[in-house]
Amino acid sequence: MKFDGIHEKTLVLIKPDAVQRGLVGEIIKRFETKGLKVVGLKMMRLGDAVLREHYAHIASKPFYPSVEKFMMSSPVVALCLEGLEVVDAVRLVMGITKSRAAVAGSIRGDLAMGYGCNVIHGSDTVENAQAEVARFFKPDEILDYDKGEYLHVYSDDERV
Ligand code: IDP
Ligand code: MG
Repeated sequence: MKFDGIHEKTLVLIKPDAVQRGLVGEIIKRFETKGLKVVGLKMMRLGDAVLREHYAHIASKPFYPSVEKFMMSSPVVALCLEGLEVVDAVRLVMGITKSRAAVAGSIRGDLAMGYGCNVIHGSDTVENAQAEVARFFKPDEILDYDKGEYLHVYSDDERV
């Protein structure tokens, strides 16, 4: 699986609050209109084992049990997005963790108020993105295809 240039990939989870609030389409639309390519998409329920692995960096925090309970409270939508420097681009479009302080125009800034309930997960580094895409998608669930629109999203020197 390619992770370089315009083939960089990242993992997004549309969280249970967004699924329950009917924001799945709105969130996917924001990534599509940004010019990112959806190369993997599925709905799934998360179990405690995968969550402890995915959230290992916060597993010892006092708020972790509520994060785990929240993430298991309904299905989530997993997305694999592709594009040039997509990991950083998605983090910018997401906004900061504490939604009520996230900048207006960002997904969290526009669509959420919570700290735990912040509608979306996005990988924070290219290295973590590779591990997270592999955690939530099998290789044959990631689709490699051309997107004609890329002629108007990137200039020739960027489209390598
Ligand atoms: P991120 O999602 O912005 O990358 P992380 O620090 O990786 O933030 O934390 C993972 C998730 O854990 C957050 O998205 C949020 O749902 C939850 N979380 C993080 N810090 C807090 C906190 O201080 N209180 C409540 N929930 C938190
Ligand atoms: Mg994080």
